[in-house]
Amino acid sequence: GGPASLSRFRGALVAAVLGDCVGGEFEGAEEVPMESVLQHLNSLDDETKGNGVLEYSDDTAMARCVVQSLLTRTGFDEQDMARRFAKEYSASPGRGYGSGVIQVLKKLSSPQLSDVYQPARDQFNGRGSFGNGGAMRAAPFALAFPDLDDVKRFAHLGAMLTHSCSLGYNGAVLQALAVHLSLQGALDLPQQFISRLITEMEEVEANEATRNDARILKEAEKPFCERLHRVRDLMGKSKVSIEEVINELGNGIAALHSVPTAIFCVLHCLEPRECLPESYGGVERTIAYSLALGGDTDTIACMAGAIAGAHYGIEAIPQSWIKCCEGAEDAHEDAKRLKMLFLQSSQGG
Ligand code: F2R
Ligand code: MG
Ligand code: MG
Repeated sequence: GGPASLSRFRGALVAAVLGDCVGGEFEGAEEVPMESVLQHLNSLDDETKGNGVLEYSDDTAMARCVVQSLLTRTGFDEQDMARRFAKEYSASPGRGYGSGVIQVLKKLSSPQLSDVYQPARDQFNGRGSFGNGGAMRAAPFALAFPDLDDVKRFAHLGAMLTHSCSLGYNGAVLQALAVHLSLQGALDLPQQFISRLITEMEEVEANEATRNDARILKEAEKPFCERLHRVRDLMGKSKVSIEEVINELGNGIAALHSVPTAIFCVLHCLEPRECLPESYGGVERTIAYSLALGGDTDTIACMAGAIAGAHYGIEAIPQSWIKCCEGAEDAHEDAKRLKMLFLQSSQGG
């Protein structure tokens, strides 16, 4: 479909769920041979040997709260979103949440709480979380708001409900920006896509909070910009090994070690790769490659899935994968409603 077509909205939301569901198998694994990835993905096509339903984790559980909040409130409402996160956690605490964020989610359920951003600010002795929990649920902001400044502002605020460290919330802004640009067809020109992300993040990271957090954590002055430059360098190489990607970009639970990695997975898989089956389309390649990096596989595949899905559209996603993944059908329906909200906002409504 053309820029911002329904197919792209559906592709983004559904592929994010698939990345989370199929990625759960390898989360935390140090090494994941591509053979194991392909075996796992092949089993989704085989109804007799299939895995049954693959459950979604915290990534999708929280993204669903973001979607429902944006749709119900026809825009961003921090009180409503915070309430939904807390309610979802208390209803299904076993979805594999980060050990720190659990404290925030418990505090958010208190009726006495007056400032919904305070529990996140109190995390890690007041330094806030730099985990990728804000980024893993950022895609819906790009699907609800057509305006770039709104995407940045609301992805930031949505992440701040649990992640008050700039290395956490700026990861969410980057992820939302990547989905926003992909939705507009920007991945047709990969070099311009990465340059645009760098330009945007130069502005996002130009402030005292970012400089301060970066200094404390001994990172570059603009940590995400520096990683995006590494992504661009890797894109320019004719051969890139999995080890090199992990060494340069990371595959961990920190937003800094996973959001640029997810973006690289999408860019690297824009064309067929020797290590992947020829029969695979772009979404399948991106998700398979993300899993083969090991580490935080559900989250990297979820974020890469959202960006790739916004580029290739829903037609690129195998039906057999959708059938196997909890929440994929809901995502298909929710994407349509998000598109209506997106159009309403673009008409100034
Ligand atoms: N947590 C997981 N997976 C491992 C556990 C799975 C579970 N036990 C099971 O087997 O079912 N996955 C999910 O967590 C990630 C998102 O995490 P989020 O929401 O950012 O959580 P949190 O707790 O805020 O941060 C994660 C960890 O990062 C470290 N950290 C963050 N900020 C820190 C700081 N300022 N100083 C020191 N450490 C900091 C901590 O270790 C946090 O626990 C996704 O992968 C999702 O899939
Ligand atoms: Mg998870
Ligand atoms: Mg994860």
